[in-house]
Amino acid sequence: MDADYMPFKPNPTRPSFVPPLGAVDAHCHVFGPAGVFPYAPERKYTPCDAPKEKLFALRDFLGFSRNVIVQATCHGADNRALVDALKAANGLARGIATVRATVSDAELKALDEAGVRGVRFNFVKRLVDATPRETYVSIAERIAKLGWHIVVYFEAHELADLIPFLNSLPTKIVVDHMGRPDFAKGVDHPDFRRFVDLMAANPRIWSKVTCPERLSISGPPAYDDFVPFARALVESFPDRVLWGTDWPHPNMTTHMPDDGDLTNMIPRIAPTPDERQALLVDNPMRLYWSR
Ligand code: 0GY
Repeated sequence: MDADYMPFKPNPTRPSFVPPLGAVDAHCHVFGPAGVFPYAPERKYTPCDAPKEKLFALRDFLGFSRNVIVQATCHGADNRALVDALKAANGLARGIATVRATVSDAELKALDEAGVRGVRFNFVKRLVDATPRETYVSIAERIAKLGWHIVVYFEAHELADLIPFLNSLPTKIVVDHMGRPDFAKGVDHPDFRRFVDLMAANPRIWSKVTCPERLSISGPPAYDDFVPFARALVESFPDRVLWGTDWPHPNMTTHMPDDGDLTNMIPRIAPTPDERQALLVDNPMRLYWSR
C-alpha cells in the first residue's frame, strides 16, 4: 500500500543533547504494519508503516527511556496496534486511545490494563470527520472515572470557539502542538496570547511543546521560529508541558525532520536543568506513570 507522504528518516543524526535519565518521548505513534494491523477504512491518509520495533529503537538511539504513544487517525478507533506496542514495551510506554461513544466498559478496562491513560479528541478537519460535542462529553464523563485525561488536537483558529468546551471537560487536558500557532503572526499575537491566557486561567490545561517540523516557517534544521513559542510555555508553565518527537511524522510533505535535530532543540526551549527535568521526566511521569 502506498503512503501519501514521504517516509520517516531511517537513520537520524545522533543528537548532541543528552536527555536526563528517564526521559519520556510523550508524543509519538505506531503505524501498522498494515499486514498485521490494517489502516482504518475511514482514514484521511495512508501512512508509511512505522512499527513498534522501530519506535523502540529510536527511543534508545536518541537517549529516551519511555514513550507515550498516541493513537493516530489513520487507525481510527481500532487501537490494536497501540495496545500491541504498549504490551511489548513492558511498562515503558503508555497510550492515548481513540474511542467511540459505543465503547464498552470491558473495552475501556482492557485498554487501561494495557497502559492507556487517556483519549484523544481531534478537531482537525483534514484528519477526521467532525464528532458531535455531546459524544465527546459522554466519553469524557466515562474516562474521567478511570483517572484518564484528554488530549485535544485543533488548529489555532478553532480555539476561541472551543474554550467553553475545553473548560467544561472534567479531566486534565493536554493540547497537542501548542494549539498549532501561526508562527508568522509572532508570539505576541492575540491568537497565541489567547492560548497562554487559557493555560493561565485553567490549571488543568497542559501543552505539548512539539512539532517544529509542522509549524516552522524558517525550517530545518534549526527551526528558529519554534523557539519563542515553546520557550514562552516552558517558562510560564514549567509543570504543565510535555515534549515529544512526533515520530514518524505523518503527513509531512515539505520535508522529513531528523529526530536528532528535533532532540537538539530541547535545551533551546528549556535552557535550565530544572526545566528539562520537569519537561522530560517529572511532568510525563506524573501524568502517565502515577500507577
Ligand atoms: C500528529 C499530527 C498529525 C496527524 C495525526 O492522528 C493523526 O493522524 O495526529 C497531523 O497530520 O498534523 O500529531 O501526528
